[in-house]
Amino acid sequence: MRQPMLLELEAPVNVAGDIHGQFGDLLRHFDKCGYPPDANYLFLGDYVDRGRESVETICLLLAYKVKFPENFFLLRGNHECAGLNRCKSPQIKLNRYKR
Ligand SMILES: [Mn+2]
Repeated sequence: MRQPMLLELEAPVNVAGDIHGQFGDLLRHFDKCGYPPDANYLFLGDYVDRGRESVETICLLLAYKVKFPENFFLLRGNHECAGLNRCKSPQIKLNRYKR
């Protein structure tokens, strides 16, 4: 998938940011505003860290991006950069899925 760095989106589009692993809040957004592709979304980054469900959050968002690339857009926040992830990485949280 290749898309331009400069997005020119047409309204209506729901804009959200700083989900920070709050998976329940993300689902409430979709419940209230509509699930893709019935509603268009632009997320402004910071999907992980702080909240308990960073892995669930980023997996759902990436799945929607793959399934609906023209209705769903994800910008990269500072929490999606290697430097910040080194100390607050979802990798750390993946440990709870290991057996
Ligand atoms: Mn943030």
